[in-house]
Amino acid sequence: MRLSRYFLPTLKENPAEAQIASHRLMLRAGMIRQGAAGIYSWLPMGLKVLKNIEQIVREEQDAAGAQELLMPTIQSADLWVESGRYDDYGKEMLRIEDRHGRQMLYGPTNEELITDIFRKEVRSYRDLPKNLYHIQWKFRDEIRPRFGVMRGREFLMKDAYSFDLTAEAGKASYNAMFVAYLRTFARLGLKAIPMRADTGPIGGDLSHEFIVLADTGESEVFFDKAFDALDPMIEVDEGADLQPIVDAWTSHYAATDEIHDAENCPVDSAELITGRGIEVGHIFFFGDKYSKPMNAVVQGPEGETTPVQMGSYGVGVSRLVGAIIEACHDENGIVWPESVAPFKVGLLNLRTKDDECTAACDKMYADLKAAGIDVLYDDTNDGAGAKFANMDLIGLPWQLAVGPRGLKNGVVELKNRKTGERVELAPEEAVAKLSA
Ligand code: P5A
Repeated sequence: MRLSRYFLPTLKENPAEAQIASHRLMLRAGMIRQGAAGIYSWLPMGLKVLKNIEQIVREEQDAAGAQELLMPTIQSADLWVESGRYDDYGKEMLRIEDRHGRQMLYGPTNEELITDIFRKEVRSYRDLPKNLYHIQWKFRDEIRPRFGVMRGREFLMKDAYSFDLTAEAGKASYNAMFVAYLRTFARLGLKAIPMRADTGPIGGDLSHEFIVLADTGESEVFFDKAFDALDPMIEVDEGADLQPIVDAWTSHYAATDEIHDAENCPVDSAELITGRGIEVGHIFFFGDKYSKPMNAVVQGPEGETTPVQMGSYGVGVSRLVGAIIEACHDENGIVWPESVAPFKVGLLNLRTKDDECTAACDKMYADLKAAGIDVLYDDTNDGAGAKFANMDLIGLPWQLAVGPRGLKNGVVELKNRKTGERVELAPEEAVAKLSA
């Protein structure tokens, strides 16, 4: 992509409304613009990152045996009356009346709708287990939307729902999601710690929040430093019992301030890390909380009918964009992990007026594209200083700077955004290194 043609409205100044780094940087780097409080448009570069995150989440859900579908954003209130949550949900629910006077709502979550789909189609335990997920916009009329996409009113969530015959099988489905979440967040370049949590309006008594550490996180968290030694990139063999892995991760103490009790904390203060965290995922096992009132039953092996055992599993996909920036930035801007970066490399033409320099840049641009590398080519007439500052701000993992002086010696400069390390290489070598 040529920067001269790209819609990337960057800002030089810090926007006054943004209190935390990720919000500031997402506005400055031209990723989002606010439409109304807690409601954002995703501009091309922001959308690219959002889609990259979505794809990693999708791949790990698929690998864990979940199947993607797509439910609507607007739901009928009837189902929520049936489950008993219509009144409970209160003012956070955006309620809508259609032209016929029917009560509708913009879905804040989908337990009711998926239970309704399930109960109409599945009758026998032989069709279990099932795990169905979608990646869809949600709306929660938060009292205080803040911090940009971190606490929005409209936000993108991956939500999965599992259905099993027995509580034991349901627990195995829960474990599969637990491990998929560890892998997902690791692939996103994040260190996420699962913590026991309150279940709030979703319900049930087994639940874990996945928390990414960041100074600006909304919750205070306490955890054993033993977590440092655990590897989240767990290889899962089909059908394997994941309980020992989940036990290894849940045997260490970790709790948010809602649950932490300093008096009775089992961890020695020397081993206890205190920090702030961002909740990027939350998983629940709630048995028959929805299947019972909504009569989602299957016939078991002995012919008896029982409500199915359910769990639900959420990832804050749009929140993750902010969370990744909170965890990955420096004083000059964003530092994208390669797995989600909007482009892998920024190519800087330091002297567009110089025909030789421009010819060399055009060639490298073509070569990089031919090698399948996603490249943002700064072919604008801005000065070199502004170009470097802009590239640092938008945070692409690699910067390839091409100027007349280097070219005279047959070299270009490749900089790693994260380490700041610079090397001079022949143009072909730089392309080869980036394609490796
Ligand atoms: C689990 C999936 C649920 O809604 N039902 C379906 C369950 N869980 S949850 O914890 O309430 O939300 C799941 C994740 O969504 C993100 N999230 C938000 N992101 C941005 N702005 C918000 N206002 C917001 N609310 C929730 C969080 O990452 C949360 O873990």
